[in-house]
Amino acid sequence: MNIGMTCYPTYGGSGAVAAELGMELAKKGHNIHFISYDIPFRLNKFYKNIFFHEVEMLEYPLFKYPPYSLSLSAKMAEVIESEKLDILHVHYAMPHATSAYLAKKIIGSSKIKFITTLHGTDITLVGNHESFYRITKFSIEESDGITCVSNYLKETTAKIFKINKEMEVIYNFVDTEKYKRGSDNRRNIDFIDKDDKVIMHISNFRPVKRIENIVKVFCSVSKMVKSKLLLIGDGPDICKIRSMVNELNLQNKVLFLGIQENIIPLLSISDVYMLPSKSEGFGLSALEALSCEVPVIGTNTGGLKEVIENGKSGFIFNPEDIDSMSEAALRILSNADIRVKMGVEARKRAKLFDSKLIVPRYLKYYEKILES
Ligand code: GMT
Repeated sequence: MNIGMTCYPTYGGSGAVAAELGMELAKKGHNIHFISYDIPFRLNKFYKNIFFHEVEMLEYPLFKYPPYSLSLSAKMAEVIESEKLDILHVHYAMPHATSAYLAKKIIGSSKIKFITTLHGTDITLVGNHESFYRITKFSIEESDGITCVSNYLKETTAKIFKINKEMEVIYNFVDTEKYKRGSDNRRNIDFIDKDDKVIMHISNFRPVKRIENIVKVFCSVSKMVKSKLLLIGDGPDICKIRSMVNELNLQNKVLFLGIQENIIPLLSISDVYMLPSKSEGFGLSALEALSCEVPVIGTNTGGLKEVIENGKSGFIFNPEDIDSMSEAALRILSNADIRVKMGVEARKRAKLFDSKLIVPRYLKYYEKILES
């Protein structure tokens, strides 16, 4: 198939899923045409069968805000025709589903079908904002196919947007052959001592991630166990978190590593992964941690409860329950047997979401939509 793929190219779960899906489908011989304003962050080298079509922004003094959604539609229409796309798959509803709808109208409705994958904040934060609600609902309903990354997200979408169309749940996935625990190579990070326990978190530092609660948990845990906190990524909350770390006098125990492309060596030295988000569509980074045998402390408010088995591969709590999270972290960090046992369970759990199982579901779904 010739498949068009649109996503945000920046550090984030939906871009990661789109890039990984593109790579897996390209390996199977499909031609994947990414259409976005930049190359997605996980596609940083040459891959056979993967092509990139840059959305060029038109600058004009009249435009205070250059119209990206329209430039994207125009590019989609051009690529659908020039590359003879069979299907267009867009990730994150806004504005990608709207741009795809318009591209379809431009070239003639019978010539292309498009699928929208809903990821999380496109439903729970951005899409349901008063000003965006109707256009998001319209664009989801006009999609030829809709997939959600968890049952939680499917139910939430149906409830918020009153969608009567069928929606398919296709979970996030991980290549467990690639995401596996390597040797403990902590000599590469001077900051971490041989006998330190390591708590890790990766994200785009948005308020929904509740990173301040990770720092609060770490503050209490580090009084009891010799440990370090690794914070990876960047985003709007980073200054607030840095100030908090300074105020709590934790500068010598918390390391801000910024955006990192290869997180496997870092997961390989971690003992606990924390993702105490207010809500996650799924929680891809938690799955990648599980795959590297790292137990996860997450929350029971969104899709994470479909990823982590409470008490087995990790623990889930209310996002504000600092005491229970601290207790759980201490339990794992202070007992090597528990840590190893939970790591084994974590790896087993991740294997249920292996790319070999999940990627064929996308292909089957493409075929179903093309036949409908
Ligand atoms: O808002 C974000 O944190 C990033 C967001 C995205 O769309 O890039 O991530 C979402 O998509 C991931 C891939 O499907 C999910 O695993 C994440 O749970 C989801 N994030 C949220 O819902 C907060």
